[in-house]
Amino acid sequence: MIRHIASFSLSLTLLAGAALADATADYAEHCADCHGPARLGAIGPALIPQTLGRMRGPNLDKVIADGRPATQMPAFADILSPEQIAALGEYLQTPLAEDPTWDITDIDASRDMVADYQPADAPVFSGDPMNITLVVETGDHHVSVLDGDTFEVLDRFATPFAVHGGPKFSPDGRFVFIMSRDGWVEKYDIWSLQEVGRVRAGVNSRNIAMSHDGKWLAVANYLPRSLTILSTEDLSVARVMPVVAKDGTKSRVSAVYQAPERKSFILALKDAPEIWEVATDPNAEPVYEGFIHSNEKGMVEALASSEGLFARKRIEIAGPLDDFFFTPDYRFLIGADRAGEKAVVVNLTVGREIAELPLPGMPHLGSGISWMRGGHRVMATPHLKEGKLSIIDTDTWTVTDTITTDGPGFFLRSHENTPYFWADVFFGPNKDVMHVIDKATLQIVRTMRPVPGATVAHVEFTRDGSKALVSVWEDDGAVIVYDAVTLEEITRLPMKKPSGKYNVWNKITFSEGTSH
Ligand code: DHE
Repeated sequence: MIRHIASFSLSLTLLAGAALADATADYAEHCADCHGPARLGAIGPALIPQTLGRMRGPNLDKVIADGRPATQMPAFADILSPEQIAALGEYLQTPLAEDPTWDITDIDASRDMVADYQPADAPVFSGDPMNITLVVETGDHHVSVLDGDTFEVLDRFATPFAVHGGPKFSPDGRFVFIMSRDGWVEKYDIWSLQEVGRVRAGVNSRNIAMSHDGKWLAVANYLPRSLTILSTEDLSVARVMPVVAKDGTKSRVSAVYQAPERKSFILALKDAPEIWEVATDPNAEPVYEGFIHSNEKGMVEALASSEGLFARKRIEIAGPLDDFFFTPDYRFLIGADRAGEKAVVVNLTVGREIAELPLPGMPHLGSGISWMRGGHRVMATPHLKEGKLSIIDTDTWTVTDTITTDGPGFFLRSHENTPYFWADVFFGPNKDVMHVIDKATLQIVRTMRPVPGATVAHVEFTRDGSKALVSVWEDDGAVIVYDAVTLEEITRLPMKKPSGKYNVWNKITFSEGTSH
């Protein structure tokens, strides 16, 4: 990391002159050891706007003054004056003048495999390995491994700082991969209940996706503007793919999705009107027509000789799209436009936009779920800026119904074996509300308020769909287990700000009630 320092001259947009010099000196003296000389993170997280701006929680000055409970972040209120703390806070929010590089050498150097990891021949616990549910606890950066029948916590392991997005399981459900916003990817063995190792695949990353055959893990990066592909076996780097649009724009990758039916990864580009598809099939066409572009010619030719694995296709669209939902056959995706006013449907097979539908209120399509209703496959999506859920017929690509909720929500969940879907109200005064909605009538059958005043969000089902697990998304929070039919509470497990929960079976079988 040290070799990059020279390239990290800082923009002077927020701080100037003496104040900048003082903040820089304070950073070097008090912060650099843990957060890295270039603010890119070391034992502590990266301190750059891309990371800080997206993290919820107490504001920066307060964290510097008081420290962070249950972490190694100390309090500086007795060492630095309030003015110094304010200047330091501003300095940390100053953008880096140049994008950092983070190439194969850097990634490989960060690879840290656990020396005493011992694989097991069979699960070391007696429960059903397919009914394990992982709970990401963002309050103190841990994951709890729950037995889905007894709700016993089988293990609780440390993760990298600020995990985001769903962990991804190997197709046999034995291993899981977890990503942090700082680009760390951790591999964990569910059978032996041990960490296998971790690697830093990017400086600032969005999410990960597993290839259809379980061999490759793709990491979508904002910094640098690239896609990293890791071997799931040993976390070594298979490819770092610069993401450069047709017009030469280097683009961030908003998200990467696994498309098992297509044997590919699908990428949403943040800064270019393109969607990319990257083949994970060694027998894929070597290089797709029209992809070669002069900067990368050498690379594309090299890909051609690698029998098509990681060959890329570019789908040009009218404007950048974010946040994809896929039909179960992965022929179509629906993405949100930047303004959050409409959604666009793309046929991935012919590589063209085929429909557009008005969806004001910032749809959160990535949280969409689908089911059969009246002989049609419908999907439901929450909206981040309006208290409503939209129901879309995916045969005709029209919005057929709108359900009014108690406020804007973030996540939806259901299961093949349950008549209901569950929708949180993540934002606003009713953030403590969870709606349970009938999939046939679209009527809200129950509005729960399990802990008045506390945010409740995100639901996951057990393998058979008989129980629903709900997060009380607070530092001293809980996972509440409900009977999915009677809607009665069964038990409450204390957890540290539990966010997402992920059942092995529901994830590896791509349950229609779960986002992918
Ligand atoms: Fe997420 C999934 C993007 C903010 C918690 N979030 C995802 C995915 C994307 C995404 C693309 C799908 C990835 C996957 O699972 O493979 N999230 C974004 C944003 O663009 C947004 C709005 C702004 C940002 O900060 O990046 C955002 N997300 C948040 C939060 O503030 C949340 C609530 C708290 C947090 O931990 O940061 C949050 N996002 C989650 C969770 C999932 C997720 C828990 C996985 C859901 C699942 O069930 O799979």
